[in-house]
Amino acid sequence: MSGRGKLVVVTSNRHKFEELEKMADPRGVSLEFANLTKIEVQSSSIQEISRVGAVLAFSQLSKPLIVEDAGLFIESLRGFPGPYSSYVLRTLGIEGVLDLMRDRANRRAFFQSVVTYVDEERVVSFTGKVEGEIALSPKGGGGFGFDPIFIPKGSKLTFAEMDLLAKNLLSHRAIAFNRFLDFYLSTFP
Ligand code: ITT
Repeated sequence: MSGRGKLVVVTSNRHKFEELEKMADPRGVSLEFANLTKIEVQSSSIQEISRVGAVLAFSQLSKPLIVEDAGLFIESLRGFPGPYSSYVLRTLGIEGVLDLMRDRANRRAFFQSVVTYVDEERVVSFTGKVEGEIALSPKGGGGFGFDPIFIPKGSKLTFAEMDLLAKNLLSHRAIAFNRFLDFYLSTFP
């Protein structure tokens, strides 16, 4: 048993927490779910959204914590919805995004993730990106958010057609979070 306590993850999204937990457990890091009313600033940078959200959460909890923010960037829509992804999912939904993409031959897109860690001494961010394409129609019942329409590069399946472990081998979140875990485990061995 290490001297590390549980690491708080501030999120409203249970699926996200499960993905993170599946990666943290085997590396000996235990996570605690905290669904604070996270204040999410509007900004054109998910890095900024993540850092401000993490610092505000730390001012409420005063415990070491992480927040993770992600966005889907679609090339033919000039990066839309990007930092507005959760608003767009709530308003237009997946079908609305597919409508915007109708007749677009270029289906390239990427997910970007930023994990920000805060404690009393530091604020540090880690990023991850996965390239892929927007499917012609939604497929699969797993995952969450835009997973049914995102096909990562090199795969034929959408993220929603994969199980958690398969998504965690490829995803933007997994890349950012594993970078964070490397830092965390070397800082607090
Ligand atoms: P938080 O409380 O942690 O912010 P959230 O669901 O609002 O949870 P984000 O702001 O990070 O998450 O994500 C922005 C949107 O992008 C949101 O609608 C997600 O459903 C979607 N999204 C994020 N990561 C995704 C992923 O791995 N697969 C599919 N959609 C994702």
